[in-house]
Amino acid sequence: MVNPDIYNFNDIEKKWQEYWYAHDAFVSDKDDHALQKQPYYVLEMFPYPSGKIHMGHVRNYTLGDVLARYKRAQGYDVLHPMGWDAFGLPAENAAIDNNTHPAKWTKQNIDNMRHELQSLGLSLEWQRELSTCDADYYRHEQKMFLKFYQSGLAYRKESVVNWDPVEQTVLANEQVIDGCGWRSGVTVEKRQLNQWFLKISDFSDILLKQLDVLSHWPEKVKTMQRNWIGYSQGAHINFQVIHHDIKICVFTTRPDTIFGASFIALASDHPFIEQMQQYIDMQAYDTFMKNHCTISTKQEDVDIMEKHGFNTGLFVAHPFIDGKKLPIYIANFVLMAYGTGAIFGCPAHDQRDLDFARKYDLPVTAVVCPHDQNSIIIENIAYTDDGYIINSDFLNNLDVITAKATIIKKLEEKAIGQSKVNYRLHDWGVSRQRYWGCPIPIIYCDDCGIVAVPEKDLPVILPEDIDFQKGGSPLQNHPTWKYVSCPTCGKAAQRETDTFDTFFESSWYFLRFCDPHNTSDAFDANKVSRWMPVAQYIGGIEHAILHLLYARFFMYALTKSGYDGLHHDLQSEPFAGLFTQGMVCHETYQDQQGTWVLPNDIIKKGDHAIHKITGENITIGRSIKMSKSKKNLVAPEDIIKHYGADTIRVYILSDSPPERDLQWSESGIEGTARYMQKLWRLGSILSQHRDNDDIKKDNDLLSATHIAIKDTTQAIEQLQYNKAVAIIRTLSNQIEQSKDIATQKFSFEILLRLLNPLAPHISEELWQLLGHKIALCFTLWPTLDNTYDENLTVSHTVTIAIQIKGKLRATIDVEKDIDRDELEQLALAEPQIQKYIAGTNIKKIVTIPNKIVNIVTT
Ligand code: ANZ
Ligand code: ZN
Repeated sequence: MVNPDIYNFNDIEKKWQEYWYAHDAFVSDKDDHALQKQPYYVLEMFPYPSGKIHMGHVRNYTLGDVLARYKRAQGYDVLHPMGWDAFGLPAENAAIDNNTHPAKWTKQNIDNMRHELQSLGLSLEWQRELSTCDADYYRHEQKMFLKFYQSGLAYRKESVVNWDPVEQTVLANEQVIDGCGWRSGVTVEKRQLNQWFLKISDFSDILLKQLDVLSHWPEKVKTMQRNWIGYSQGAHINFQVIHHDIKICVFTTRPDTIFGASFIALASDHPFIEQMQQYIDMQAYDTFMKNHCTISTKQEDVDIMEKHGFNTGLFVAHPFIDGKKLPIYIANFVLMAYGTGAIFGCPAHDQRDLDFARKYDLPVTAVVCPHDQNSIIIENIAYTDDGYIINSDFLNNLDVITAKATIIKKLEEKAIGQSKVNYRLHDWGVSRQRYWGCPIPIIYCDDCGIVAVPEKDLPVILPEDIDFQKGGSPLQNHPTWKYVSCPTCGKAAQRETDTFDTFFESSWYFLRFCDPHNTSDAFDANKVSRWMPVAQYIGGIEHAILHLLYARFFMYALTKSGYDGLHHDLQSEPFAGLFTQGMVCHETYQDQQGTWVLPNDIIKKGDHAIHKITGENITIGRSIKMSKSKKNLVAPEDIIKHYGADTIRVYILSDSPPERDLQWSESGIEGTARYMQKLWRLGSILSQHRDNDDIKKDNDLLSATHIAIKDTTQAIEQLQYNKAVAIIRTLSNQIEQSKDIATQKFSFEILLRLLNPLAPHISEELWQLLGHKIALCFTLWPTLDNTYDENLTVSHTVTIAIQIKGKLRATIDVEKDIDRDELEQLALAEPQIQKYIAGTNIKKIVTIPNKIVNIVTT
C-alpha cells in the first residue's frame, strides 16, 4: 500500500521516463494510424551545448512540452524533437583553454545536457535527435550552399572584417569590445577579405510583406524585423563632379530638400576615393582615416559618435542651381553599407548634417517652413517636420509629399535620378575564419577560379588533427588539409579554409527534424510538407531578429533553388506561431568587497542575508536575469534532485505568465513542493477507497470540475499556463473540501488528466494508483471522450459588484439567488470593504439581487 506521506519523486519520475521511452509514447509518424491524425509541430529553439542546462532552458522546454503533451491528448500526431546547435566559438575557446578537442568537448556537453533534459521528463522524440556538427547533418548544408551558388544566391566579394593583430585572427562583432579584441585587448584593425555572402537582400520585399500574414507572432517581434529590414522610399540622384567625367550617386529620402543641399558626404571606403586618388591629398586622407574611421561600423555607434569630415577639395555641380558648387567631404557618419554610401547634406533639415555644417562652416539654407509660420530660422536644431517648401524655385509652396513627387518627376525627365526603394537589410556574410564550423565546399584553382566541390565528393569533412596553439585560422594552418587537386582540371588547387557562420545550421534544422535519417537528401518533400510550417515555435526574444530572419530567408531561398515541399498556406514561412518567453530572474548578492555571491552560499533571514561560511553581511540587490557574471544562478540539476522534475515544472509555469519575466524564489519553489506533496496525499488516500459507489452526490464539486475542464483547456490553448496551474490548484482545494468520495474520485481523476501536461510523472503515477490500465500519455483529453458535460459548466454562482457610495470597491462570487440578508452580510465581510468602512457609519444598504450591493456610509 502506498504511503500518503512519502512522495518519492525520484523513483516515480525515473519509472515513467523509462515507461514513455519503452512504449514510444512520443514517437510521431509511427504508423498508418498516426498518419491519419492531424500533424502538429511544436518546436523550441534548440540549445547550444554549453555544458549544463540553465533555468532559461527549463522554462523554454517546459513551455513547449506542455503544449506537445496537450496536443497529443487532443488527438494530434505531434512532432516534438530536440537537437544541438553544436558548432561555434565556445568549443574552440575551451579547446584553447583546456587543451581538449572541440569535438570531444561538445560531445561531453551534449551527453550531459541530454541527461539533464531527460530528467525533466520532456516528451521529446529522442529518436530524431540531431547534432549540427555531425557530417551527416552538415553534408546537406554544403549541398544547399552549392545550390544557392548555382542559383546566384551565394557570391564572393571583398569586405571589411575586424582583425586582431595580436591573435592574428578575424573577430566577430561581439568579440570587439570598445574597439579592442576581447582576448588581446589591443585595438582592432579593419581588413579587407574575400568572403562568401548569401543574397538575403533579394528577398527584402517578401520578408517584409509576409510579416503581415504572421498573425500568431508577437507584434514586437514583427516590428523588430520590420525595422531591421528597414524599408525606405526615396530617390537616387546623380551629381556631376566638376572638371571630371564622373558622377556620384546618392540615396535620399528627402529629394524635396535638394535646394537646401550644401555639401556631399561619402563613406570613408567609398570607391570614389580610390578612383580619384591622384586628385586627393591621400596623406591627409590616411591621417583622417587613422584618427576617425578605425573603430566600428555599427549603426548604433555611428549615431552617437562625434562627426568628423575630410574635405577632398573636389566639388559637384548642383543639378538645379546653375553655377552652384557643393564640396565633397568624406564623413565618418556615412556608411558604405547603406544606400549608395553617399549623401547630399541638407543641414537645415537633418540634425547630423547640421552638426556637420556648423563644425565645418558650411551654409545652412532652410527649404521647408512649418505650415503655421511665414518664415523659419535654423540655429542648432534641424527642422524635420512637415511644412511647405521655400527657397526652392519650382518647388516653392508645395507641401513635402507633393514636392517629393514633383522633384522625382523632374529628375527622371533630366535623366539624373529616379525614385528608389532602399532596404537597410544587407546580404548575409557567412564566412568565418574558424575551425569549429561547417567547411565551405569550394576549391580555388589558379586556372579555373572558383570551383564547387562536386556533389560526389561531399561532405567536405573537418580534419580532426588540429593545432590551436598557433593562433589564426586552424584550417588555414593545417599542413595538408587544404591542398587538393582541382576537380575540373586536376591541377594543384586549394580548399576554402573558412567555415560557415553558425546561423547557417540553425536556419534549416527544423526541416531536418522532419526527416532526420535521410541519407541521400536533406529532407523528403512529402515529409516536410506534412509537418511544415512549425505550428508553434518557442524561444527567447534575443533571437527575434537574426535567427528568425535567416530561417525565413532560407525557406524562400531553398524554394527558389529547387527544393520542394516548402510552399504552403503561408507561402514559405517556417513558423506559423511564435512565442517568446520572458527571462528567469533572481535577486543578486554581494559581499562587503562587492564580489558576487551565489544564492547557495548565503542564508537569508527576512530581508537580511549573511554568508553561509564567513558569516559576513551580504547586500541583497535587485532581481535580474540569471547570469554567470552576477552569480545569481540556481542550477536546475540541484532543484530537480531536491524537489523533483514535476515541482520545478509546475513552479516555473505557475509563477508568472510565460511571456513575462519570472522571479525565482526559494519560498516559491517550496510552496510548489508542498502542493505536490498535498496532491500525492490526496491521491493516495482516494486510491485506498475501493468502494463501488458510483453515484456522485456533490453537485457543486461536479460543476466546479466541469468548469475546470473548460477553463484549463482554454488557458492551455492560449499558452496561459500560469492560469492553468491556478485553476487546477483551486480544483484540488474544492476536492479536499468535499465530503462525497465518489465525486471526489471522479474530480481527482479529471484533475490528473488536466495536470498531466504540466506535471506528467505524478499524474501518471496517481492515475495508475487509482486503477487505470492505460497510461495518461495515451489517454485523450477530457473534452474528447464522454467525460465532459458543457451543461454542467453553466454557473450556479453570480458575481456581485460591491459599491461604497456608488463607487466599485470589490466583487464577490456568490450562489445564485441567495437571500438579501446573507448577501449583504457577505458583502460587509469582504476584507476590501472592511477597510473602507472602518470608522464610518453605515447609513443604508441598497441591494439589487444577483447584481449589486451599494453601501452608503457617512
Ligand atoms: C538628404 C536629406 C535631407 C536626408 C534631409 C535626410 C533629411 P532612412 O530613412 O534611414 O532611409 N543617408 C543615406 N545613405 C546614408 C548612409 N550610407 N549613411 C548615412 N546616412 C545616409 O535615411 C535616409 C537618409 O539618411 C537619406 O536622406 C540620407 O540623408 C541619409 F533633410 O538625404 B537624406
Ligand atoms: Zn582547375
